[in-house]
Amino acid sequence: MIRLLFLVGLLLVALASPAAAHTVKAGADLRVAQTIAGAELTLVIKATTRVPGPLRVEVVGFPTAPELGLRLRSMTDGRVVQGSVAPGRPAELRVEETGPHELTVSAGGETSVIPFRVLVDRGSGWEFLIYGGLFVAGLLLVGGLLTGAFNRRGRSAFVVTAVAAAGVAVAALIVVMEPWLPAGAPDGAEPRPTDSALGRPYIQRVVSTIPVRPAAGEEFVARVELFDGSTGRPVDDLALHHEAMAHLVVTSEDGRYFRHVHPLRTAPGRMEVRLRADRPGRYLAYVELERTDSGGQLLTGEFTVTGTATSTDPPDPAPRQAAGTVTVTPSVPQAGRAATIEVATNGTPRPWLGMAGHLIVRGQDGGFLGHVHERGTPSSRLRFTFSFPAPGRYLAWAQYATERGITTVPFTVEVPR
Ligand SMILES: [Cu+2]
Repeated sequence: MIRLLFLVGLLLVALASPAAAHTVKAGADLRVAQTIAGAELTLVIKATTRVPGPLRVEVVGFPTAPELGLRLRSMTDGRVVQGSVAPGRPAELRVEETGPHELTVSAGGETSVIPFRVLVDRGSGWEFLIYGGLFVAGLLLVGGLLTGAFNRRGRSAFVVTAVAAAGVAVAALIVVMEPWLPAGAPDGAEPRPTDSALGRPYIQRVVSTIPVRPAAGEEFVARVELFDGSTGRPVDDLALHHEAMAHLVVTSEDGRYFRHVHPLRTAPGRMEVRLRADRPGRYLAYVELERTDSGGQLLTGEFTVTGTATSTDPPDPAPRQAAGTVTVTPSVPQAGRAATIEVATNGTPRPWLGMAGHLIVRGQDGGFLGHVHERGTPSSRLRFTFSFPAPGRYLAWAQYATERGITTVPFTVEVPR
């Protein structure tokens, strides 16, 4: 009997489909980084436990965030509720049903529309077997006791009790194995695509600026338009990746200018962010994002800034090496071998984009961009493991957040032949 139960258990595990990695779990908060009104912030859409009910929205600023206007729209029936949120002052928006919604966030004349789903856990479904097993066991135990009382030879009582024990065993087995059993989709979940084995095509992108040739010192819009590589239609099924719809890294060719920002979704398949560059020249843009059912992608683009320099930055990029702050081990890293990079922090880091620290590394000519994370607990030293792919000169930026905001530590690394 025990063997049979184990076989049943193994079969259940084997049949369990692997959990979809990027599906937002019911009961989990949704965290979305946005660069809006000159502020870097994370919007937190708290998990809902019941519908109809309140949907709590919070905002965390790095270091501060403006008040954000909120507009929540149900894509099922078009119902709209409005509110506002500021750091330390959460919003509670009433939701009437599970399923697709859009949260429109506005500040400083900028607007971002964040699509998401309200999910409510409807239980695993395995509870039926657990309680069913216990119910049958209870029933049969009573039957067994009665049979035993009236039947001297006790044989049928033994059989009845054995079946009862089996019921308890099934219930117990499922209680123990429940974490590995396939869970029922929560209420409001996206229907699973039938062709998911094939995946969706990669994204094609167009990186542009408005105006086309921004002037040094003037604000401009960097725009990333995303198209399906197969149909050419706008891609509007981005999965949240490291707490953002898209991460945009913009650097000047010489690496003195560096921005890591989180563009706003201004239309389906269109991401925009306001930037300002202080010197003319060629700028390189990198977009990290992930398409649902397609995987992570790094898209690149470039644009040119005109006019005259407005910055008083040192003309030589050499002083960017922050002495004593960054330690590379071995001190002369070898191509293709893991190196350890330690960064001393100024202040206690707090999680930003789900990590204690970020390290972004660009090849001198811009042909390579790497991004790794510090995964440990935030402390006064961040430690990264990075493998430089080939000999050459690399421009690197370590980033972490403290109470004072986001600190970027630029440095360079030479990898000899
Ligand atoms: Cu980012």
